[in-house]
Amino acid sequence: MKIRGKKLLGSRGWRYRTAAAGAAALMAGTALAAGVPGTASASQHAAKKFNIVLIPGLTTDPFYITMGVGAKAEAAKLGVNLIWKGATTWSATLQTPIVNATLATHPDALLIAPTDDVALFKPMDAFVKAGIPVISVDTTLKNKSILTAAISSDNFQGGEAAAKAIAAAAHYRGAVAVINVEKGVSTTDLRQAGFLAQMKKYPHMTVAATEYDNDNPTIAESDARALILAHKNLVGIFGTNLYSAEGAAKGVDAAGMKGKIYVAGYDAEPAEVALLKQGVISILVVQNPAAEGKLAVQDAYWALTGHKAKIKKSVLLPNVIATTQNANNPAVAKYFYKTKL
Ligand code: T6T
Repeated sequence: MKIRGKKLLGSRGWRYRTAAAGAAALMAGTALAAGVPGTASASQHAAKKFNIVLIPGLTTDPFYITMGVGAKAEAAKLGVNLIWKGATTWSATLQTPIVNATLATHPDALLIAPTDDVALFKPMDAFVKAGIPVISVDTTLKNKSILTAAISSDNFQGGEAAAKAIAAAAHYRGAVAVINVEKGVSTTDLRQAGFLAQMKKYPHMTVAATEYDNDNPTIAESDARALILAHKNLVGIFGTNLYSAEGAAKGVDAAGMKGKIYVAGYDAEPAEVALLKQGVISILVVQNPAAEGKLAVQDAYWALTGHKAKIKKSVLLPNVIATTQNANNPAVAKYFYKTKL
């Protein structure tokens, strides 16, 4: 099977920042060059040390850990305190009290990946009502009017890319399935929408099912096994995030269907990368969470230092496509996720 690895840039109306160079510098552990036009410098605002809180979707996920690495590096550069806290599993019920408790500590800004695009509106709005700027990073809200900025990846395009890869590998014939996290997650909902929109373009392909795994790889794995048993013409599974993809791939492998059922996944933590190199996963849509974290801290700093005009309200970063063929290429591998803050 041949799927060509290439860097895909999305094309809808949102504004892009090309962050590859910045992310590369961060991932190599080097500070970004000072003097980038519009970059704030710590010395200009030495009087107050701001407290900026970053609440990820969950603290144990390498995607968010890598975001934290990027945010921490930028915070150190700007001379602000970055406070990282969150739940250890994906849950709006667990995230909400953490957000509420954070408000009581009166931070200067909140950066957050809301785990539900409606349920987190009220807790986040309470910050805005208290005069604290809120920036969504990765996931966002349905009603974005209260946000100072929303930073994410091009999720719709990532879903389209996954569909294209499976379709090409399967010679544009057969049934596919989606294993998603849960409804109401802005990022993964868009990935699924992009995947389904692209699949509609293939007259000889059908979508057999969409399953939800609650961000649990064990559930994703059993979903994959059940899908394989139920749909004899299954040629592909799209796992819309890290745990969905990992579980889907393990299910395909356990059923002895490697090379017969193509897995397209999202993200790039070590277990997924190993499955990609083994050819169990065919492609991974890799995001740039370090750049997302960096931009979020930068925007918060600008909001707090009278430079709101510099903030782009909506930023979608491009994805990188990793394949079994290009996984060892350093230009691709530098985007693989970190496991330690
Ligand atoms: O895919 C990422 C993130 O973009 C998504 O919003 C939730 O899942 C991940 O954290 C991966 O587990």
